[in-house]
Amino acid sequence: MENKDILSKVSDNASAQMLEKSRVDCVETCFDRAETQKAQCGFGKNGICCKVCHMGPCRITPKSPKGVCGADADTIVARNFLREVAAGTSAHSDHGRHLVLKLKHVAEGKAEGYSIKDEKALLYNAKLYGIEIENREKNAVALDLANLFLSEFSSQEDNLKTLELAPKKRQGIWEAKGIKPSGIDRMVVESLHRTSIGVDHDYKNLLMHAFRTSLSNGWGGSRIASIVSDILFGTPSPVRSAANLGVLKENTINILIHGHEPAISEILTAAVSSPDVKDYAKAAGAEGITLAGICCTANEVLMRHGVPLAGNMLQQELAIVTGAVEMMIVDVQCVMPGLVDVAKSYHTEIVSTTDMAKTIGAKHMAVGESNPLAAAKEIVKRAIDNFKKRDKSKVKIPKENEQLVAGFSVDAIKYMLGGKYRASFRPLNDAIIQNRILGVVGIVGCNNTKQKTDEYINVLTEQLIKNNILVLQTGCAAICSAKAGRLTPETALKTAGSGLREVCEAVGIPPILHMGSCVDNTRILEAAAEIVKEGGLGDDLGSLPAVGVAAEWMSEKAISIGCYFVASGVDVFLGNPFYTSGSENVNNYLHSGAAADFNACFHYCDDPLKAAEQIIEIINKARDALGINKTQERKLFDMKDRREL
Ligand code: NFS
Repeated sequence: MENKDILSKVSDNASAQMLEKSRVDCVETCFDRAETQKAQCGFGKNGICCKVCHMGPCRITPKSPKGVCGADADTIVARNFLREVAAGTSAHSDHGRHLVLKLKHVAEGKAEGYSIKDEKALLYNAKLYGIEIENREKNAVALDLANLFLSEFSSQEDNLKTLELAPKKRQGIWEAKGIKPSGIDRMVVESLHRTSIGVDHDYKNLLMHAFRTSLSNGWGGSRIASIVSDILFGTPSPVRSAANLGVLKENTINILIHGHEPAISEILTAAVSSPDVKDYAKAAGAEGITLAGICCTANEVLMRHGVPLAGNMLQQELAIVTGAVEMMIVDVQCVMPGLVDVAKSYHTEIVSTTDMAKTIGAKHMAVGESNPLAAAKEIVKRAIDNFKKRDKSKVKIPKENEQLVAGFSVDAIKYMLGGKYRASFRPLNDAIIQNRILGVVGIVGCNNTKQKTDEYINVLTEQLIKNNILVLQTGCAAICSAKAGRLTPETALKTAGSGLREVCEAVGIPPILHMGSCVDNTRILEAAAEIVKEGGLGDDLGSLPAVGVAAEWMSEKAISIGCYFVASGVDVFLGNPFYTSGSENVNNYLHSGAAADFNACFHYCDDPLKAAEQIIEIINKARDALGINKTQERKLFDMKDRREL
């Protein structure tokens, strides 16, 4: 691969160096495989390949506009779309389920190595769901809450209780459209049933179930995952750390954790800091252990322990190419099977830790229910043993290592805005009403080999904060801004527009708030619901000057996230398109028709600068509708204002 080709694939210097090194080391990565997959299937891209029965596969063309059963492009495209939403919903929600079971086992005294770290979060959430908390032992409360959450998965007829955390008006819209979900599991099962041969053929009916299923993710499985993570592992608060491959060190044992569910990474974080493991590392001749993360598990342990971010999704193989990684420990989701082949060229060992996710060639060491800390220590010691196999001649660690501040849970934002005694969103609402902050945009999602990594996210983010828009980020998008050095309060001074900068300076926050992993997108919904509750910006999520963006998305999870944002009334911009263009009806509904039903729809825009313009237009329309777009007298913050903030 020529240097110019490399620079057309990745934005950050660390990735470029490692991609170059992968050429020298004759290692194949996803960037090479994307080349060999270049001629991707047009039927798949347009969503018009149907293989739900074995009379097919059928493909829709002008000459054969219907499948063998008579299904047309509308039915086929909508069925495929619903299946993607169901898969994305199942991934986030199963993650949530595992955490709820963990909480249940903790409450029953059966989960060795885990405890309730945040009692305040437990009591706050139990109260939200109407669970009696007065004079009760915390484990009894936790058991009730865990059982209530389990019923959110299994409920057959009742609507999800978590929906009630949304503004009343939005609940009314879901009711009117008949898309209030019942049990999360039931929604996913029904999605598969409806899309099997000969069941639901009405594209609109299928799409409405896609939105319904996505709501069971955003206001169900994912929301529950975030709540339970906070109870078990602590609610995040601002923490300093660093990002990019430069967090790896020459003289330490380098261990990467990669995947999603925080239960295992929490235990591994504890294992690396235990004295016996530290001594073991010293005895192996290392200066210590560097633990760093990839993908969303990285965001989870960053937010709670300041564990540095090694990189986002498309850096997982490049991290191994440094030649300095003793072990990559993986659990579920976004873990490339290609890792095993990359690792073969170095001394790196890939270790899988959960029975539901194995890869041939990876060492499987389950971290199960019984004595997980001992299991985690065994894994870490194995990594330490591997240190002696490191081939120094193959090691090259890029220098890129940017400082960051992360950990902005809704609680933390409220605290930053209002202080301990008056924690509230009021100052943010006022800043929006007074036009210091134009609006709020959530930028979420992955990297995609179809786009130059991080570029869309970086360009868009910069453009938005320049225009006084507060940016909330999660997932790999947040890691992208971290690598660009944008997740520090000082960024505001350099790049943010004057109004946003005043607010950030007064409060001491960056103009881009890292709010966590992808399940934590529900923290963005939670923040939006708090803003509505605070008053002055309408009575529904759909009236807020707020937009969501999945700039470089690639996963089915991102489709489900996009759908629950739209169904919640928030317009969503996509940096690359859905596989729906084979049906004009489906495509039109998603990209315009949905607005009549939800006051929001999808927008596809492949140019980040144009997307910024369109986003600002949508935000200004929302401001007009709220009557807050009158030119407010521009007034700089004086000391009195700062004290009020
Ligand atoms: Ni989200 Fe997390 Fe990253 Fe995309 Fe994958 S890690 S759950 S799916 S790639 S943001």
